[in-house]
Amino acid sequence: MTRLNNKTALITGATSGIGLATARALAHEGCRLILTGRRSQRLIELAQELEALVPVLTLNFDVRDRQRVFALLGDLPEEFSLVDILINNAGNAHGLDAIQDGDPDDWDAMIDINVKGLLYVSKAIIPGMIARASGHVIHIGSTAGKEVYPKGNVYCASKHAVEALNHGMRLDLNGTGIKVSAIHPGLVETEFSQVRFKGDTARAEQVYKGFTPLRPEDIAEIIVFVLGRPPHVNIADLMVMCLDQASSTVVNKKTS
Ligand code: NDP
Ligand code: 8X3
Repeated sequence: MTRLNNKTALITGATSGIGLATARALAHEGCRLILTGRRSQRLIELAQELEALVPVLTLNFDVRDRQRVFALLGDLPEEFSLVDILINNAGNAHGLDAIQDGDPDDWDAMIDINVKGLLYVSKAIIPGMIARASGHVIHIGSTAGKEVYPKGNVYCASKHAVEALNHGMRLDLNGTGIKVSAIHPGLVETEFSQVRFKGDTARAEQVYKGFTPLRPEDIAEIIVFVLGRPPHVNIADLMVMCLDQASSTVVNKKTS
């Protein structure tokens, strides 16, 4: 029996990568799960996998769709209605271009998903936490929210916004009993680069070649640790990179 047993956790972006690994890890901790994402078939398959362990509710929505976010999260089935844990994870980079070459559609996607989507979901969930004087919001930021790298411009800006919102929420929610934390990973091998490079698998694979990147399970393990601290302890801000990464631009890659 762990501290997380019987808690209700909502994970945005549970269909792949860090969100998927976190869903599996929290199921093993005994959390009731609300799993969200746009790819409904993946949600169905994940629910089938995890329902043997814990109750699972899947919600299929785009975090950019403000009305749908509020409609679905404002009308949760009773068994899932008291959300103890919110993992604000859904997000991606779209493109890697110098600012003068950037595609405004990519800019919109990153700001609308990584920043505004996170705000909509938070707005739908936090009032219930305030009413119950307890809860834990974990933001998945990035080293890109600490340090800007060439051609990272708008993605880095969106993750700097997540960093600012993590601080802002912790200030505004101080005294409410709600913990607010951010975990900022460096390079993690997920579908992230597939999305960034719009399905160019060869280019995406190149990102993780020549060194040992983080795995999504590494981040999930840290999330479990952060969530499992005693009630008076809040890990406010945590940055994690693989051994071979020293900064956004310094990675010990073997070229042979
Ligand atoms: P993945 O591409 O593997 O997963 C992204 C998840 O976000 C998917 O489940 C996807 O679900 C969901 N998502 C994306 N857009 C939307 C949307 N519009 N509405 C709802 N859900 C959406 O990447 P990661 O697991 O790597 O990324 C997870 C988080 O981690 C992101 O916030 C990313 O910025 C951050 N991060 C990643 C790092 C890395 O190197 N991989 C490093 C640092 C931070 P679906 O497509 O089904 O909607
Ligand atoms: C993902 C890590 O360095 O690709 O946030 O931006 S990086």
